[in-house]
Amino acid sequence: MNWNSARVRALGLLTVGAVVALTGCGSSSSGSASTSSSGSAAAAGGAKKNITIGFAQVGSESGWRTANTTSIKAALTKDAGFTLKFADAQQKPENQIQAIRSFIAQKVDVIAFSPVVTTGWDSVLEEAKAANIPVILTDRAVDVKDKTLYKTFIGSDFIEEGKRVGEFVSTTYGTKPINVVELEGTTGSAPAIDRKKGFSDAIASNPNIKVVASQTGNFTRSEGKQTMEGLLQSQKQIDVLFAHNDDMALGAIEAIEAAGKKPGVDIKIVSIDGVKDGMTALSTGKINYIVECNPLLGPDLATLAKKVVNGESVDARIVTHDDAFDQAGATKALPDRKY
Ligand code: GZL
Repeated sequence: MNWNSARVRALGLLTVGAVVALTGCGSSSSGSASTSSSGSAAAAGGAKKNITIGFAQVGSESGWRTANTTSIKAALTKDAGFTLKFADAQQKPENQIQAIRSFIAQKVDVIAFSPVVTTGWDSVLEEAKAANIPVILTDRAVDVKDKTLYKTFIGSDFIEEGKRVGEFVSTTYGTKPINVVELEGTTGSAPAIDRKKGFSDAIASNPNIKVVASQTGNFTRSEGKQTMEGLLQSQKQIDVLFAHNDDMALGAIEAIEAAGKKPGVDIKIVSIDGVKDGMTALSTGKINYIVECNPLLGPDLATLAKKVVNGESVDARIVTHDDAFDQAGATKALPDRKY
């Protein structure tokens, strides 16, 4: 069953049918920016000059991130009216700050980024504002004093995602006492902070549920496996694993199987993202429930960048739609999944 979210809050949710040619864009190592350009076609429509956009990506830590980067590069092409300067920060905030400063020095028309963590952005965003370069947040939020330092933030509601997982665990497994372990995302990142909050709020009223351990796996498969190996050693009884993303859940599955236990049976697993490998594990019963987190932000970012560069107003917060899936829902959805 596809657990459609009854709560789709779209504060100006943009639906964009833009289909753009996929162009090869160089992606760089940490911190440095690369410029992509392809084709000689003038910017679509001719009305607007080609927009130079600097994008500082978190890294390439997960299947979700790969899908997100692919969507962004497929949308921000020359034929769509963009010159994309793309930087991969390898999950280091200091590399993102360096990349943003480089974009400012290159006088790009607009800067977009998915901040690795929520804090430490005030001064570099002040520099962008002083250079009169608008900033768009995609995917993850920042915690800054002055909210005018960015024009808009488009991404999922992570608290809602955590809440939906918590509600499922409480309803499905919380009818008797259960021990839960939590694999948290990158420490200090908005998804880790908010998914944890949403989950704990949702289970707070159920006395049967005890979170016996909660440790980071940094959103990667390898660290998820490593952390789960430690938890299997230290915890006498684990009934449910809540992983903040599919990649850590998939790493944990390897650890659980190596310990001679059946994932999805001996230890129930609930996760967030809905990437292909995660949905495949869900359809085979190794994961029990996934709340999707849509990574396909490229087309909406393209529309927002054009609006912002041309001084048009945009909503301060745009919430993207997420579905949720059980085993039957995943089996049904898999053939048509775009990521
Ligand atoms: C969520 C995104 C998270 C994903 C992880 O929008 O920031 O980062 O859940 C990814 O898979 O690493």
